[in-house]
Amino acid sequence: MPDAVTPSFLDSIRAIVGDRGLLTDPNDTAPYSEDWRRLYRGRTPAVVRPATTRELAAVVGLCARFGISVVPQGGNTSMVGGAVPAEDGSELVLSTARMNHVRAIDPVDMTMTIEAGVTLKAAQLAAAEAGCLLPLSISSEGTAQIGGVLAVNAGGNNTVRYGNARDMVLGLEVVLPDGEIWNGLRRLRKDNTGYCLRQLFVGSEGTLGIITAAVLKLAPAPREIAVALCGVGAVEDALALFTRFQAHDAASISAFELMSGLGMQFVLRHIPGASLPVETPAPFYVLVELATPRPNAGLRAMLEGVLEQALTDGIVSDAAIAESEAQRAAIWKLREEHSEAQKREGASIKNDVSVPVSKVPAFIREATVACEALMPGVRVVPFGHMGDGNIHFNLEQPEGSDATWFLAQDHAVMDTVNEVVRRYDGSFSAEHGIGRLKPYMMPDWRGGAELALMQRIKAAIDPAGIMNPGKVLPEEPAL
Ligand code: 2HG
Ligand code: ZN
Repeated sequence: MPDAVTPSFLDSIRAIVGDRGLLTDPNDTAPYSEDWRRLYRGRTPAVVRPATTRELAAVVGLCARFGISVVPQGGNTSMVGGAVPAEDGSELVLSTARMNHVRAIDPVDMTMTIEAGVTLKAAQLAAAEAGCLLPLSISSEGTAQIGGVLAVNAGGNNTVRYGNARDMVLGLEVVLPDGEIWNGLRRLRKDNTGYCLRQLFVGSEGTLGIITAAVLKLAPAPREIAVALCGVGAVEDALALFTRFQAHDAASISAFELMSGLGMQFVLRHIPGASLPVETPAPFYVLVELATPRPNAGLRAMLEGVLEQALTDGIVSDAAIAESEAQRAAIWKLREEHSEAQKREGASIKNDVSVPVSKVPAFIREATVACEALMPGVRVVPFGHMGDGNIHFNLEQPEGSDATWFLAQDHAVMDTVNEVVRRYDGSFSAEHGIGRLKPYMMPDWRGGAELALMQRIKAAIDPAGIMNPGKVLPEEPAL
């Protein structure tokens, strides 16, 4: 146990959160000390699980007084090691899991006030019960919690229509690094009052404070939803299909997702119950979802019409339209289980990148050539949110290769992919954030005034550097 985290310090924490709120047994703290992919393993003397914002604030205040660093953690679904404590065992993990109340939903204002520990799935269900839609959907939504989702500004499947998590945030409650509570839980659509502080915390990945509650903007619930899975011969065809839907009724596209033939094979191989609804396997697949709150909009007929024409024109090789809620869920499962299937297949190096939508085909083609040249036998598995230009350009270890050797090549592989991303004015971090994986890329991609400004903001809000150290910003200050 590091010097500062003494038994008496832990007693003071216990006095705030009670026995239920403090885990110190290594068996209990172990799951909080590593990420779900087991790429990052840290150690922590304790996991603190406050039940209220006041408790959480008191814990952070105590940590500030004793100079103890804090790692905020929600559902621990980070793809970039953003919620894992350091190896030296000096950092406390602060879990928001017990702060899981929906405080209010207002279907007239179309807002929901919700605590950090509510899972995204539970938040969606609560919004639906009130006749609204929380239009944020990510593969890990059953586990990911609102606090973490906002802290990383998650994107997900519906960005093409509704934007990213930050576009849904009207207000925030945040515990600051000195333990003070900032109550910014306003639910106004218009509020021009100086710097937009809430957007500073959204995407800060817990390095500036801990989001404890939020007011989210809701959308009208859809009355009609139509989903299809289409086989296509090339990514260019997927883009052509996207532009056809845009030309027909751009406002009805709620998701346009790309998958590769290999990625689909992994899902069919590793995920029980997964089956392909189209007859012929294809080099790539598109999942298109149309949705509308308008009554009698005829979405299904529109979907059928566009797909029939695309089949005639040879853009689509095969297509299956969901006929029931169960079929819709089965098609979505093929897409959402991609990460899990890749994990079961072996080690993978992830590149969560984005390029302009029109450049997705060229990016995938060129990045594939570059990676295969760098590492013969590597298995390229691009998939993701084609409708907003965010591709998960993932690479699976060559068959029969050593996983540790493969993972040790991650910087070379990521740099190779990023060279292509740069050619198309893309981003090296589209929706998963920076975490512990990508701070080394920041000087190269965000160097100069931008990084210096970020470091000045960090120094101003968290001068002692106790909030999620080692994440987002590189170690060496460039002030
Ligand atoms: C998704 O879109 C997630 O399913 C995970 O962002 C992506 O595993 C990945 O790389
Ligand atoms: Zn994604």
